[in-house]
Amino acid sequence: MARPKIALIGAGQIGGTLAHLAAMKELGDVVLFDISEGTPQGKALDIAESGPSEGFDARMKGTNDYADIAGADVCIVTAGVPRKPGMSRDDLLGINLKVMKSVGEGIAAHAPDAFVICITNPLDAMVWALREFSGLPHNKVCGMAGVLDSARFRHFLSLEFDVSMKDVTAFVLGGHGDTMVPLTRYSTVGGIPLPDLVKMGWTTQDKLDAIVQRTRDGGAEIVGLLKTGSAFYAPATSAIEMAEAYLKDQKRVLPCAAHVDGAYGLKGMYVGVPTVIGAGGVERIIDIKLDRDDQAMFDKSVDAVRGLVEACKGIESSLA
Ligand code: A3D
Repeated sequence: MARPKIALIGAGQIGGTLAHLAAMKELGDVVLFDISEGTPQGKALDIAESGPSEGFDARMKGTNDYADIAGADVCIVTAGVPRKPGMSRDDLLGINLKVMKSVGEGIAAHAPDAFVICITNPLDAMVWALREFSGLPHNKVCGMAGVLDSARFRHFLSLEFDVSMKDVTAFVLGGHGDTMVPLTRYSTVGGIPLPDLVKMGWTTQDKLDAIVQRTRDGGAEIVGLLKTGSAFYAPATSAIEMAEAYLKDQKRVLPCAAHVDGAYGLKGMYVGVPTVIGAGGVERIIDIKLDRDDQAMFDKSVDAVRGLVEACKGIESSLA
């Protein structure tokens, strides 16, 4: 059986890390695409040359031609511009919307059967735009944010409780970043919900609130430290987890920016929800009942995403 083909659209910080991870995990052959000449070719060659030491079997190709992504099983999109210090994700809207148009058209022409994972910010709006421009089925186009937000939450919780990250689960909903909704009663350590751990004296509500806020600001914290770009190791790892779930039909329960039509009372919009990812792409959306506080936070998050999508629609007409 031929190896799966993984197309990475954007060969910057995240794109390069995705290629390295995909190779190390032998998920398939990798094509790195970018408009910058030499960048994808150089990264592909560099990663290929790590193969003999690491012992992986995966072909790496760098390209500036969309024809090379032909027949890709998975496309992970990071093309665009990342945040600089002081810049919000929304500032990126206009620039990256134009990028999504060319990427969407490239995928539609050459890899229409792929499972597409968008990472470009502002995430919830860009995944909507990518779906519109590509015309692919909604269940085959999703965005990576929830896996990263919950990984950050899990990391901070594991430090607070001094336990393995493997035993910490986290449940997040809503848009990426500032309006993310962490559901503490569904987040656990060894199956024990966080509110119970507060009652048991493992932490305090104030400390838990601070961890939630640090998680929401997780992207900005790294932008502030790096000064020249945004996070790339954890975002790449998160997207690879989603790609692997699809390629191996793992039916993983993962939060992602998925097209929600009916669940959570929403009519056809992309927002972060818990999903099941398997060979059918986003196979299911897990529709849980929210309490009043969580619903209020989720509504706020949904409004923020809607605002961004409306802004995109305003700009989109000028791109035609
Ligand atoms: P960066 O290292 O700048 O890479 C972006 C690449 O896109 C560059 O190599 C560009 O040459 C390339 N590019 C620009 N325009 C096009 C185009 N039209 N077609 C193909 N390639 C193009 O950025 P990065 O890898 O650090 O980040 C990529 C994106 O991910 C940015 O939008 C970030 O804001 C976003 N991001 C999202 C998260 C989430 O959790 C959702 C986290 C971190 C970064």
